[in-house]
Amino acid sequence: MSKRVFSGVQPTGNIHMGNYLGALKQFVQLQRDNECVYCIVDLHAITVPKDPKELRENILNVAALYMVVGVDPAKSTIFIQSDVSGHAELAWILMCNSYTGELSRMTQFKDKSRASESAPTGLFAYPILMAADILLYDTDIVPVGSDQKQHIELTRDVAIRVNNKYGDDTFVVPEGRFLKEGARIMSLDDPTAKMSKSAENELSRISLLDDEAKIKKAIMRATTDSDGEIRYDPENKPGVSNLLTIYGALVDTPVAELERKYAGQGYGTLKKDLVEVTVQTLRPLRERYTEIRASGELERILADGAERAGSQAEIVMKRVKEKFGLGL
Ligand code: ATP
Ligand code: LTN
Repeated sequence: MSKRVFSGVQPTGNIHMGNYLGALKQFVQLQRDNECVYCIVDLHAITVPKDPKELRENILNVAALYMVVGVDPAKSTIFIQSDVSGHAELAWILMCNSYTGELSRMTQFKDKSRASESAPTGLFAYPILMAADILLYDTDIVPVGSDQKQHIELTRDVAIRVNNKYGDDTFVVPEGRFLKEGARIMSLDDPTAKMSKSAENELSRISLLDDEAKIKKAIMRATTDSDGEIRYDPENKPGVSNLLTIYGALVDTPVAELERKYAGQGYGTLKKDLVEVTVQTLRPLRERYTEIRASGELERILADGAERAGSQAEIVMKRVKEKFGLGL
């Protein structure tokens, strides 16, 4: 049976291999049999101050990359979060039904705020805005990387809490969907941290639009270890294990098979092959990206998406306001 799928990516920079293998790959798989809504979450991006011109560019950049990897605007709704006012509106209602205690426990907030008194309030409330994004579309399934598990759990908790108080038909309680391989791709320079758009070192990640020279440099310099054996062991050999995970996810091959293929060989061979596979996967994406950005069709697709998402959101907003006794 067709389900409602919702997910979002922040327009904070170029989408990288982690975003692709953890989230976007699922977006494409799911759109065949489900009703999918994919958002560019610009309101989330401003929890940390952003240059307006850069933000606008990054929004179009993410929209184009959605399409480049295979999200089809004829099948899925693609839109910008701030074009549908229900996100911010529902976030307020949910904020009034969440606890400061549970938000204080979010590891992403703890990492990003570093217990600073001047951390923006938006950074603290971020998971509630995410819960609003999801609940606003009666979402059944949320495809994300495993770093979002805690936020999905919070979304479920708040939905169940509101349902208990205002009626079971207030919110659909969603479920996260995480891939077995690719749910957590690590940084190339520090395989104990997750690959991230906002990390300072460019060589810590492979972005989908990177050229051959950058891909080669990042992979060949990736941190490994000194024992020289190609074996999947994330605890003791996080660097090599990460390269095997990326490789396996890119060519849809189980890591165990790659271990057998590379038994007795050096890290150099594995890295060189991974460069080759990555370059081949990304080359057509770069070409398609240039075409889409030049075509001028993005704005029309996003406007159309906002209209479709807006009508859906209106139905849920009306229901929620009625349940709470808000408005006329
Ligand atoms: P930022 O560095 O700006 O916080 P990010 O790289 O974490 O950004 P998001 O826009 O927050 O990217 O995430 C988009 C999607 O990609 C989410 O579903 C998230 O779980 C997934 N994702 C992000 N990083 C990784 C990663 N290293 N491995 C797997 N999935 C990831
Ligand atoms: N918090 C997510 C991005 C995000 C999201 C969402 C993901 C915002 N709203 C709704 C899924 C569903 C992140 O990746 N940092």
